[in-house]
Amino acid sequence: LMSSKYTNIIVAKPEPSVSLITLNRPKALNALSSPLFEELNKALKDADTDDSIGAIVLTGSEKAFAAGADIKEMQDKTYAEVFKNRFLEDWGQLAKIRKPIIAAVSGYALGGGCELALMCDIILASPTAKFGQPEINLGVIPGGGGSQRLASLIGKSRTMELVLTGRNISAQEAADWGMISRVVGEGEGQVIKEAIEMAKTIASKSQIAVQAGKEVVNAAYELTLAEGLRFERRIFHGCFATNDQKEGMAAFSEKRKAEFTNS
Ligand code: CO8
Repeated sequence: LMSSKYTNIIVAKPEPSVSLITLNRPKALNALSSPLFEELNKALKDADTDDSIGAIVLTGSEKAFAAGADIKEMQDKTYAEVFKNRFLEDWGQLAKIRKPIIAAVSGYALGGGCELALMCDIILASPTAKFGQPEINLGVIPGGGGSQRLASLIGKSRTMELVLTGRNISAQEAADWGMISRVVGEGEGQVIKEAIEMAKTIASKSQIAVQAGKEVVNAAYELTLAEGLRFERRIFHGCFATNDQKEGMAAFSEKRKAEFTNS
């Protein structure tokens, strides 16, 4: 099931409960342009409001998840332009999507491509993946959250090394540093397969609980520990107002599989 209303991305439904969004600018190694982000934001919003979808997989090609923001589009922009037009402001909408987004990364995830992966909730990487923030080589710095998200994930020294030298790291290094969940087995398409499987598993749970879980984990990156614990407890208490809590706990007691109704 493919949608043809887009030119920079491909949207498919590999499982009835999973939306698969593939970045599709192969000639430019999926360089991220404003038209691409407009389409991506639209597709994400559609998936977020579609009751049949429980989780989203975002991927690129074998060679590149995304090689960064489109340098040719940025090249001639002035400070006044980027400031007045709020350049990149709409590029962070992905982080506001309620449903879980799994990044399935093969090949280059550089600059904005690395930052795009970091905005997702879970990152799976193929052994070919290469992550990095090479903006320093272009006379600029990360602009899509890389400096902030990396610092909280992998620490100051490693973030400084990536941001100031522009060196790329391998999938294994990214896994060792705690930047991604894991490196999947070799083979073309394997990382997408595993991401779809994971998305399907997530989609089979209570969607209210899933979205509450995503919200509280994300709060850990913004709140103090005391505030975060209080927020988690309130949301946990709130789960007891759902039919899915009654069903999940009854099914356990009755030794049967829970039938969640997302209510
Ligand atoms: N922008 C525009 N075009 C690109 C980009 C890019 N970022 N990356 C690759 N391309 C194009 C190349 O220009 C080339 O096009 P053409 O055939 O017309 O010359 C085509 O893709 C293939 O690329 P290469 O020939 O260079 O392929 P190689 O295999 O030799 O090299 C590399 C692959 C190493 C990935 C190389 O393409 C490269 O270094 N790319 C640039 C990487 C980079 O510097 N990225 C950071 C960009 S700045 C940025 O992302 C700011 C972040 C803003 C925030 C975003 C928030 C989400």
